[in-house]
Amino acid sequence: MRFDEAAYGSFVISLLTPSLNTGPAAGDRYLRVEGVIASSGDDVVYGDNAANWIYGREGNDTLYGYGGKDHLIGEAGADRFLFDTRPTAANVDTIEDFVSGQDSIGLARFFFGGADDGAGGMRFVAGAGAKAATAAATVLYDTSTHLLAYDANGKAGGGIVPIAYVDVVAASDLFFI
Ligand SMILES: [Ca+2]
Ligand SMILES: [Ca+2]
Ligand SMILES: [Ca+2]
Repeated sequence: MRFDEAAYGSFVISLLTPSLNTGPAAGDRYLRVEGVIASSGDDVVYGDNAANWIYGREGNDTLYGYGGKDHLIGEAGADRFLFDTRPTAANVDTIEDFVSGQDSIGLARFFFGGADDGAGGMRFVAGAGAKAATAAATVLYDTSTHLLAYDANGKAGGGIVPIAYVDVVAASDLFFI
């Protein structure tokens, strides 16, 4: 399904919740649609619980993959990739074209809030084989595997769930939603 063939402007497309759809998507209901190509405007696109390919096209887009192993492609503009579903190995997404310093990644407090550092930021460790430095929950970015993950129990064994594969990401790219 694509919306990039006319100047539709900015709108909302949801594969999961038809009542959210606006603009040219208003009133539409999507069944077993796996891919969305959004418009040149500032779009908000929600995937469903299957594996989706979601393209933001131009504009400052907000993309939600929801469940499934989604591929999220922001393309031009300052795009936001939002994660507000329970992180599991069955739900790890791939952000294909993340631009650190321009794009950003929002993590839901409900699932990831343990990594709040209490000072307006997020506990975050990046590096090859990144590991939590303390007993507190920490967001990890492994520069070898390019996996962004959440370690709910810090440096104690286990507790790590994957979030997304991203080419590069810095602490300043992350925020809570
Ligand atoms: Ca767009
Ligand atoms: Ca999905
Ligand atoms: Ca751990």
